[in-house]
Amino acid sequence: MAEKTQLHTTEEAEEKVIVVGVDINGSGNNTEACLDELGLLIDTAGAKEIGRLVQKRERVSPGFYLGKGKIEELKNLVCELGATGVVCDDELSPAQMRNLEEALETKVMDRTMVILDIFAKRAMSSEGKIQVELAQLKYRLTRLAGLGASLSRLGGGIGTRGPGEKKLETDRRYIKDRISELKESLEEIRTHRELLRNQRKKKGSVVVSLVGYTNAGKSTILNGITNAGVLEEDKLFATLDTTTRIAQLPGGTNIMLTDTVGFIQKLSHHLVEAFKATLEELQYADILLHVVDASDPSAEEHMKVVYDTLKELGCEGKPVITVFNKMDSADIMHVPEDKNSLSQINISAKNAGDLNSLLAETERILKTFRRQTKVLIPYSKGGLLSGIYGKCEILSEEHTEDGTLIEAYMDDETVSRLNDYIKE
Ligand SMILES: Nc1nc2c(ncn2[C@@H]2O[C@H](COP(=O)(O)OP(=O)(O)OP(=O)(O)O)[C@@H](O)[C@H]2O)c(=O)[nH]1
Ligand SMILES: [Mg+2]
Repeated sequence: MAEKTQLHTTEEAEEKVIVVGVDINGSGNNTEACLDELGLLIDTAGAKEIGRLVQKRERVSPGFYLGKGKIEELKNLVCELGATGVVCDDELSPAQMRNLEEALETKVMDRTMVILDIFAKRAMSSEGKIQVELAQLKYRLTRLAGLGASLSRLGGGIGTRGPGEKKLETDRRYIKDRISELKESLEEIRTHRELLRNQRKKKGSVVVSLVGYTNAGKSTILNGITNAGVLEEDKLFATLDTTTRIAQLPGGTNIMLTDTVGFIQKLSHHLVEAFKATLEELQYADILLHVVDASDPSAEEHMKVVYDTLKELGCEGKPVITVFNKMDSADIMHVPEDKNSLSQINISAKNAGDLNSLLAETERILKTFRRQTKVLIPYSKGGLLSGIYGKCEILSEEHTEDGTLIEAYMDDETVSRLNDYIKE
């Protein structure tokens, strides 16, 4: 009888981790909220939080992240609870990671590694996958030196999976070559995006971008307005890929409405850098709709994180409408005021009437950027009309002997493009 083939299960044992944070200057509540959030991230990455340890300190220890005594305590806790690793709430330097791993003799991870792991799972488009793999390999390259034992060993879990469940490489030479390859692909994507942007500009489309903290309801708003069918989920980072759909404002103007990846606290510079190709699009938006989950007790901190990230992306000063969402929730204590925005509106993304009000408010604000202008477009230049219909709110239109006489609210760019045809 033939020998039975032994089946090797590819399923990895569940990682059980201890969450570790440093509470700087006793900022208390926010540290707890950050750790709760890290717990959710860990859960999303498929691991389990089995314990928590917080150290109050004036600053993070540059060599070890924690103080000596706390490290001892953590080591005992790892043994006692049978943890397979620890996750620190801040991005660890390569030295901190190496030192902690040596001291604790267990796998050491950080917030960035967990987020990268989730991104790798969620990336669907080839662009998303390239961006994630590049960020993962860059992160990994700096941490291969010296021990980095848990990262370089063949074991699985957080930090070892690339996009599409493929295993991340550990060979330095290979990683370097792959990084150059990915960078080239990203450059091609950038060029392609620029091309699309120029086409949009020619057509004169208005671009409205949904931005905000992860889980605020951006995709729900896009779906409610345009039936885009984007995944909306009560999970962090449900969306990774950018989706753009055409929507119509009440006055008839078409806009391009864009949904993209959400922001989060302590989003490392690496990650923002990695997603620049996608997030760069925000720089070209005419207006940002900043979606805030009003039912979250940390709403104000989240708003600050969003503005800081926008600044890092070069979007400081972009016109913003703040959209306080989930107003149907029973948990709302108070709605903060946003001094950074041109206007704020309270909605529930689940209510069609509210979404119409949001569109009307967007239209009202866009109108303030515009001038009422009258142009006479000769019939021989009929092509110019599509740029007006697509982008401007038409007030009147008349077919005269000399051409089409149109009065509309136009933005500066359209006005200068039609400069030769302006009547008054
Ligand atoms: N009660 C209530 N829930 C909402 C509302 N809007 C969105 N949600 C829920 O909030 C969760 C997150 O919504 P998403 O639209 O996926 O959030 P997002 O901002 O796209 O999140 P990321 O893609 O992770 O950045 C989902 O479970 C939605 O059903 C709302 O107005 N009221
Ligand atoms: Mg989303």
